[in-house]
Amino acid sequence: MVLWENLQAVLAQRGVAGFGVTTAAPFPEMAARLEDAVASGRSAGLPFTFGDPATAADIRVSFPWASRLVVVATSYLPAAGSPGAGVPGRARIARFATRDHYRPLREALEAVAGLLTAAGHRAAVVSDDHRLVDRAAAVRAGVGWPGKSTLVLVPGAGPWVLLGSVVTDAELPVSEPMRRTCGTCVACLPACPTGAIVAPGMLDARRCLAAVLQSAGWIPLELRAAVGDRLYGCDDCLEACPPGDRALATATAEQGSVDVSRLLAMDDATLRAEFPHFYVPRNSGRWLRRNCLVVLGNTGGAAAIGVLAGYAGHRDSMLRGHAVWALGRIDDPRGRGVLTRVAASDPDAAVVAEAATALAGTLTG
Ligand code: B12
Ligand code: SF4
Ligand code: SF4
Repeated sequence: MVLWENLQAVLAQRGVAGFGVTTAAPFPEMAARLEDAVASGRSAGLPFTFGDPATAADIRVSFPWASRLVVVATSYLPAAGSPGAGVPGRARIARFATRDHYRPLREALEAVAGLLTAAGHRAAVVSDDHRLVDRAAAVRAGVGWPGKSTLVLVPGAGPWVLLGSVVTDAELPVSEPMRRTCGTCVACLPACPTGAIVAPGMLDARRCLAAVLQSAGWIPLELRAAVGDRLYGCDDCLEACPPGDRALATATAEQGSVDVSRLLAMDDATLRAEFPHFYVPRNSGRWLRRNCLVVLGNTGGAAAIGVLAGYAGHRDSMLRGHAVWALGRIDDPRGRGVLTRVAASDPDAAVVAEAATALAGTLTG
């Protein structure tokens, strides 16, 4: 089939990590898994595919003419580099988000869609979209195997890939799912700092730092220390994954490390403009500031007291609450002075409670 050979040639030319074709048949087990994640709370109230499992598990709901999914994986290594971990006053961005790494994927998918439409077929690009569970499509198309971390692992690239599909009515030849599995490896489970991989192939997003850092609200108290120096996303279960070791070793350029105090000095608009590709609720910078404050509490040390004391007087009570928590993490008399004042006079009961807890922590610990 000339069309299929042309598609393969285009994808090979673009250096994609993997590709395959599956039918547009539904993924009934995905609907059940999504519904179960919502009912049990493991979806953490996230929207995306969880919002409408029946649609996410059946591509024909959105594209009734669909016959095939051409599934593509692109690796974001070595391009995404590696941030230095644990540098005081600096925060890490997970590699998938150091810049818009979806761009090469989108371009490859657009190229496939272009060839299909030029040949008279219908084609639509779907990636990171509520209308398809990308990993399920990748597994059935034989692009990779389902890892115990829930990530799809692609030979040569491991988990360091982004996934997308072209929906088409072209009856392309279908590929077989991979036989490879994780085998006896379980490295990702203990590597997760919060125990979010509750069973092989099952994630509790309430505890996953990638979800926590991109969600609205106060970061649960019991997870704040585990946030460590992460600003956005988390790579621990990927870094622990042996099939990705070789790809990771190529990611040597220093990237994804940012100065937290610089970010905290920015206004909302500037902060959002700095990271246009981040997904944060209502596109608001306040959630990134919240994450910055937690990072400063975890790694900033005495040098962070001035910035945190300023935020303890911020007009946004959610930010004041996180600033006082952070002050409580740093053993410093100036910080204790601020906490005593906040505990005595903040107008918001939640902030007063944070300050009292923080004060108890610094006085006893
Ligand atoms: C919601 C979401 C999240 C949520 C929840 C993730 C989750 N595991 O469910 C949060 C915010 C936590 C998240 C985090 C991340 N995400 Co995300 N996310 C999504 C999104 C939008 C939907 C995922 C979804 O539907 N999950 C629901 C469950 C039911 O399905 P699943 O985990 O995707 O599929 C697996 C399981 O169902 C399992 N499975 C299937 N049948 C069965 C049966 C049994 C019995 C068991 C046990 C398992 C099992 O196999 C499937 C394949 O592994 C997709 C994009 C999309 N539209 O698909 C991206 C996506 C999954 N995310 C992606 C990425 C890159 C990440 C992060 C690595 C980002 C980071 N560095 O911080 C982390 C990884 C965390 C992790 N361990 O998964 C990539 C994954 C690429 C890959 N190699 O797999 C995707 C596909 C985006 C994309 N288009 O590339 N993500
Ligand atoms: S992304 Fe981080 S917090 Fe989420 S499952 Fe992986 S290691 Fe755990
Ligand atoms: S760390 Fe091991 S068990 Fe976890 S996804 Fe990677 S290969 Fe599979």
